[in-house]
Amino acid sequence: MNQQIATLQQEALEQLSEAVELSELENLRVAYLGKKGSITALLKGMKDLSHEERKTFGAEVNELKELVTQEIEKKTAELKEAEIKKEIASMPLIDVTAPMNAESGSYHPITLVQRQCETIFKSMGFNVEDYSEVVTDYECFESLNIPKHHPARDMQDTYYLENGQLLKSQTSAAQNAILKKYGKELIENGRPIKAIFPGRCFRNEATDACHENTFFQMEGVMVDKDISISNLIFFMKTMLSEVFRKDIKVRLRPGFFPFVEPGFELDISCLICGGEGCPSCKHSGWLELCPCGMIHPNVLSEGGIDPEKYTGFAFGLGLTRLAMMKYGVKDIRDLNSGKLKALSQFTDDE
Ligand code: FA5
Repeated sequence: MNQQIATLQQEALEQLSEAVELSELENLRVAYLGKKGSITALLKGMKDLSHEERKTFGAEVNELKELVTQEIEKKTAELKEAEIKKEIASMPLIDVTAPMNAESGSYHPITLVQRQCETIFKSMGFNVEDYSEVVTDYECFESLNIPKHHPARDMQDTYYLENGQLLKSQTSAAQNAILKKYGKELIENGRPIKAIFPGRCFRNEATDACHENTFFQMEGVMVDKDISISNLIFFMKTMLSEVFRKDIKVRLRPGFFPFVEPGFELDISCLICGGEGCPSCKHSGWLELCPCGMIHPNVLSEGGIDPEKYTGFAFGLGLTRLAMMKYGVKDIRDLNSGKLKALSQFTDDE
């Protein structure tokens, strides 16, 4: 290599390696590659060389030019990255996703009562199950002893999908699946079926102070040998006294549901008006809260359980109405309203 080119190369590489600022790199670029730069000057001076000299000298100068250009680019990238890291390190730690001046959130009253009921039933050995909101006609009706065109369907008109599935009108829609899921353990190991399954329900409903088109229920089932109405009443009483932590008036009256026999309506004295009568209880003083009964033999058979050997109870607690009663919400529609001022005043009293 030509001595002059070799010296220039060494000098350029040394200076580039020592540069610590982007501005220094720019100065070096101008000093070597700029219009009046040293490498540019070498290229310009080639015109005075012979044809032969020009060939080798030209190739060497161009290699040097290429090398210096690449080194400047490499070093620029390095310094830029170091600069970004330095800037990030100097930034105050802030969470840009955090809402500005937001107050801390609170659980919805329905979530609060649901969790409370789950805790109560879990302490009594019940499993908590989740179930889908979109179900089949078989799950919601047929498996529950409600064949097509049965008048009991009129009470539960709901929303149908184009594929024939529907938004479940009652949490009972999970009964058949629960019986099938836990039936094997009952039959083979004698372990009772004890499960609750809370969920959102939908009905094509004319809404008023105690009816919504979207509301929550919590179903419960227990199946074993010799289960009777006494067991059902015990669990209902325990649940209500734990939820309300005070004496409340309850009444049990006959009720018809094709999937239980006998069936009952469990009503509580309206806690909004103290039983006097108000819009929340349709002026009756009583609120239908938790229909229940002994599971119909046809439903047990459909779930793979022999009704000759086993009996069981089921209940369908109206969780939304329970939240109304527990928190003194006069109109059920307020619970779905999204009015934060109204909804955030309730707290878990556990
Ligand atoms: C049923 O849905 C039955 N599946 C309950 C059942 C389960 C009976 C197991 C026997 C054995 P019903 O339609 O009455 O029953 O609804 C049950 C409860 O859900 C009512 O008592 C009420 O508390 C609540 N509920 C029903 N419809 C609405 C509504 N539109 N808005 C708010 N709560 C409702």
